[in-house]
Amino acid sequence: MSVAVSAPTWTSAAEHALDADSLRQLLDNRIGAIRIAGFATPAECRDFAQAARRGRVKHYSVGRKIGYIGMAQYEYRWNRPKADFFADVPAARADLQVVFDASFDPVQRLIDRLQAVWPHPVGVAREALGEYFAGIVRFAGEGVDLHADWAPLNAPGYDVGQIDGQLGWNFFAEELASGGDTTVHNAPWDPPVAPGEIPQSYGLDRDVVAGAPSLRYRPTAGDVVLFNSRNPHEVAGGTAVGDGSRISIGSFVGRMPGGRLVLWS
Ligand SMILES: O=C(O)CCC(=O)C(=O)O
Ligand SMILES: [Fe+2]
Repeated sequence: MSVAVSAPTWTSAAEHALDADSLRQLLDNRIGAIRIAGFATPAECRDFAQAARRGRVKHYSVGRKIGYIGMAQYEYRWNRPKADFFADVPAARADLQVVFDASFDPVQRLIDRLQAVWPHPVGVAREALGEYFAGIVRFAGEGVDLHADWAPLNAPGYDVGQIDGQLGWNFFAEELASGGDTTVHNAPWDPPVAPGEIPQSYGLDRDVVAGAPSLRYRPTAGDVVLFNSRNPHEVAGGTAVGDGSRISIGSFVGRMPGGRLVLWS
């Protein structure tokens, strides 16, 4: 079966610095990525990677092995009441706090960096049932398959399903010796969905990105990279030195009606 490739939207497939204009353009899916170089010092990276290794690392049930600390909303999207998700947030948040206490808090630092340029409030998402979890730590040295992250389709029953633009940001605390690059394909995910259906968003067919403009970024330790996560994206596996890995922490940033930016994972 052939699948339609969505029309590209970028005017620039390059990496940009963070400012009010680039942030708006990324949310509007007009540019490929924003890099905040030197987000953390080498000592902070080292402390964070060490704290992450000592943390409560779990594993996703997908093909390639991905270790993580925290939780992800999309693990709750099928056949799980929303209350289960919010009930699990405090324990995940506690696991993350252990890592922050031994290093630093990249989530708050990222919020501060965004708030410094954005005219509306920026903060962790919350709704009547409670606060969301934001800041999943990942060990993804084997790579991540082609997928898209787009809350209007992935989380329609949640408040974050109302966003009109979604970014993924990741802070890289440790990088591989080689490989591990992320490729973002500018073919905004727009699958055919039946009413009420929550589509599979992981392990997408390569047909959905065939011929689309793309940007490949290097997950350099110390930097944060943001991209529009509605674009299908994938992470290449790589090789490590010793017990090194591709260690990151990140979340989504959604723009709510009115312009507020909310974070969740
Ligand atoms: O680690 C990366 O470069 C991207 C990971 C990812 O899929 C995401 O942040 O949505
Ligand atoms: Fe993603």
